[in-house]
Amino acid sequence: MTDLTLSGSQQMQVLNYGLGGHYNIHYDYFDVAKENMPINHQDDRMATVLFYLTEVEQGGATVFPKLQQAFSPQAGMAVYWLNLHDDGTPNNQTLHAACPVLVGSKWVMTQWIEERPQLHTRPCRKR
Ligand code: PD2
Ligand code: ZN
Repeated sequence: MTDLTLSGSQQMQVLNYGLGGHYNIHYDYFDVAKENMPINHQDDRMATVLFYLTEVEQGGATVFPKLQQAFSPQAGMAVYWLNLHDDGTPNNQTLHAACPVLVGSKWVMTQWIEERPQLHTRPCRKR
């Protein structure tokens, strides 16, 4: 679906948010320049695919405040974005969060895609 290889990437993660469940605002990349990189992590998360497995009665949107975008969960929908620019530097426009679930329950599946395994098919480019 993304034309990227999943080799070297973590397995998909399934998340369930109950009432009030949310995900604080964050970036999916590790900011190497700010030495935010965990010691045992050699690579960065180039892209994210977020699959929505359920609809939520109220709340639970994924929001990108800097892009002024919000996605309300719909079963079968996916949101795909690139966390890094073409030259591998972090794209700080990708700041995002999951709003609290107000009514119902939210199930999603996240696939973070690593940068390095794409080396031969998607070489680093100038911005
Ligand atoms: O579940 C979400 O809406 C959400 C929001 C922000 C998931 C993630 N980040 C993530 O898995 O990185
Ligand atoms: Zn995230």
